[in-house]
Amino acid sequence: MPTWTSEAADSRAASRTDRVPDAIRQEIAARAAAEGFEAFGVTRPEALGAAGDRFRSFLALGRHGRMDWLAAKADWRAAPRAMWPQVRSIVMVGANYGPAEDPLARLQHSEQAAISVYAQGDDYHDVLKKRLKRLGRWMAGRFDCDLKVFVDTAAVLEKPLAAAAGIGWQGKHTNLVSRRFGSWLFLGALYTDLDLPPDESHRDACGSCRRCLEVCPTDAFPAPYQLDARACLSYLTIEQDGPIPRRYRRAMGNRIYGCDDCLAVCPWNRFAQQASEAALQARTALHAPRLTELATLDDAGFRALFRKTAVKRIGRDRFVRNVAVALGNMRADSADRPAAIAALRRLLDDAAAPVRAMAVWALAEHLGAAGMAAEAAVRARDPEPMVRAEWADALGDTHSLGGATSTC
Ligand code: B12
Ligand code: SF4
Ligand code: SF4
Repeated sequence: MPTWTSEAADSRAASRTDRVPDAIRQEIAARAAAEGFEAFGVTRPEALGAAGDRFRSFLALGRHGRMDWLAAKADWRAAPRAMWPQVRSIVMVGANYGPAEDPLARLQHSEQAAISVYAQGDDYHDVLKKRLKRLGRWMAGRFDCDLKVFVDTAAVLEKPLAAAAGIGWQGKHTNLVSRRFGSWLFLGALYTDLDLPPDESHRDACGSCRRCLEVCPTDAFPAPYQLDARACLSYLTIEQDGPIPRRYRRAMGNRIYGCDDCLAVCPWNRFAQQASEAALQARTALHAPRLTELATLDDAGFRALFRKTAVKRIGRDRFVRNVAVALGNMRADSADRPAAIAALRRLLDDAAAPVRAMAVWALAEHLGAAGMAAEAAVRARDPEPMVRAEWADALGDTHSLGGATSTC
């Protein structure tokens, strides 16, 4: 947790009284803009209001799935002062990562991989953190204050704080929507002991629209403004290990890392602009890679292709597991289908059990039970129960392979 703290915090208060808080705020806003943050707002720790309780209900309902790290510091998330009692103001910033084209277009090309927009450029954690740290260092020097900066990974409820700071509102898909940038804003937070004038919170502008709720391929919204992460493809492809649960595999289509559907359909995107920061724009190699090529990646190849991107965080095995499911979803009339079948046959012998398990399912999508019987002679005795369960399902037989049944 980066911080610039000196022991003499109280003695500095006097040196601040000769400064007008509004002028300080304006200076910080100008500096944030110079660092490339397109959105800026200030709020107070107490402005979280009901969001802390809603967050606790989300946890109580188990909607965080296996993201135990979300529950681990729930008190800190629900109340910023529990994390840092000295915090008086929270500066929220946003960086535009608007795509060059509609992300939904990629879903029509089943032989290509759909990598979510946020992961096609440099890792935003690194890009934003660097800028926020520079802003923090400048603030600490200029205003003699203490502060801490966060991007994504700390125990901070970034979306409700950004809404309280007036940057946008939490849409029915739960993400922050901006009138200027639509769905495409990364968020960062800076806690400080400076006393800054807060902005007004943003009004909800969803109205009667329900597009994001209706487009979700896995029906992950139990109600507007609420997400069950366990059903969200972003969670399933990025956060969850082991096999993808059976009921979500076809719905995954060719989405192999995250999902943008609910973001992409938002009508407020009509005001969105393409990211101006080159680091946040899509790398050519990640825009529409072929699934059959991604299926051949070994660990070194994976690390080279996804160097300095968010994708590298999930590791080669989880990534190729996702690719295997997408290969199973490739359309029957695709010119790449024979290559997909060949790739899946190779993945049946992969060293990672979840990859083998998903390769069995995916190959069965193309060959059917009869086709799988020929493959089974050699491979259906896999040492891993999760893989044997897939073979049993693929062959339409839950008894002949040592009683293994699918738990997904
Ligand atoms: C955990 C997490 C996930 C999880 C859970 C997502 C979620 N919606 O919570 C998973 C892995 C699924 C995920 C997916 C994505 N994520 Co994410 N994720 C986070 C993380 C680390 C924590 C979010 C959190 O606290 N969730 C817990 C829930 C309970 O919080 P919540 O959504 O705010 O819940 C509120 C609502 O339920 C609301 N509520 C409940 N009832 C009601 C009723 C009414 C009337 C109202 C108004 C509100 C309301 O109150 C709750 C508390 O505020 C943040 C970074 C951070 N530290 O904040 C990034 C973050 C939210 N993710 C981000 C992104 C970009 C994504 C994806 C778009 C990535 C992708 N393309 O695949 C998807 C979007 C999926 C979606 N529809 O949300 C960005 C969002 C930026 C933005 N503009 O909002 C963040 C802020 C990271 C960042 N620093 O930029 N993510
Ligand atoms: S990211 Fe995709 S799967 Fe997740 S809630 Fe949005 S549309 Fe549904
Ligand atoms: S798609 Fe509609 S309901 Fe969903 S966030 Fe955008 S405006 Fe709100």
